[in-house]
Amino acid sequence: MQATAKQLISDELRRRFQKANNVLVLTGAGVSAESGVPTFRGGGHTAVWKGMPFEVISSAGMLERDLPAVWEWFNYRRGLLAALQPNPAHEAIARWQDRFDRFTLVTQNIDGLHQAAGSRGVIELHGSIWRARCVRCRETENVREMKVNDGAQACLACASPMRPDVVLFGEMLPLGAFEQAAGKAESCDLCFVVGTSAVVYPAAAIPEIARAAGAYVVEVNPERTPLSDLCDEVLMGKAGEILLLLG
Ligand code: BJW
Ligand code: ZN
Repeated sequence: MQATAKQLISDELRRRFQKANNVLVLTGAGVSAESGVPTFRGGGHTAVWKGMPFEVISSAGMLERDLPAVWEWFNYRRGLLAALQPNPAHEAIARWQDRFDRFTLVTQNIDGLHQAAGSRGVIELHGSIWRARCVRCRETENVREMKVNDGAQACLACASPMRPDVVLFGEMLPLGAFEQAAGKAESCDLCFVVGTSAVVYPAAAIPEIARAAGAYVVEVNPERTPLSDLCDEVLMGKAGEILLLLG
């Protein structure tokens, strides 16, 4: 383990990690891979549900055409996620929160595993699988206790249908979430990009904003991404192993 740590983590990154006082971490599905959560694109497979690629079933168009099918897909995934636990990458990121003067965690994940590991104030760019939202009045409801076979429920406030409170393709991000994350990216001095293929926008713009504002940007991923060339360092490997090497 020591030899790996020496090879992977440069003296420059160690120095910056020791001295940083404003750190931002952007995570994607890869940070949860070691917990058993399937990624969307990693590993050369595209997630398919009943013959539909996830870009189709997780889309604004499908929600309009077939809300029950969308619920079925998210209920199925909620059932899978309920049994899963945070992994050492989530735990390392949760520890970092208390280590730096200022710390921001921005995630594209909807699985809630960062919060389960103890992270606070997480900016969830793509919502949460554990909430439902009214299609009309936007009232939200916790669905953690909902049985996985239950279908769409009616809003308690206005009786309109509820939908999963996640950001589907072609939908806007939650009001202010990107702006808040972008503001933090502009002022951070060290930015980690962990386990994302960095192809979905506007999330993938966060490290670009950090880099343009002068931050040192470090990618953690077993594969290269469209962002790799922009990064100051690319640490190739699994998040659960690499983040531990930093502390
Ligand atoms: C490991 C690992 C280990 C494995 N350790 N790493 C410009 C051009 C064309 C289109 C667009 C554009 N700008 C915006 C768009 C549209 C679209 C978009 O970006 N499309 C691109 C694909 C081209 N964006 C949107 O629609 C967004 N909304 C928007 O832009 O609103 C404005 C607007 C509205 C209307 C019209 C136009 C504009 C919303 C995007 C919402 C994304 N939603 C999803 C689904 C959520 C619900 C669900 O779960 O079903 O979010 S898509 C899916 O991708 C999910 C993820 O959060 C997101 C990102 O994926 P992520 O996290 O990067 O995962 P993977 O699987 O891609 O990658 C995993 C990585 O981990 C890999 O690199 C592995 O190597 C790595 N890995 N094991 C570390 N152990
Ligand atoms: Zn309502």
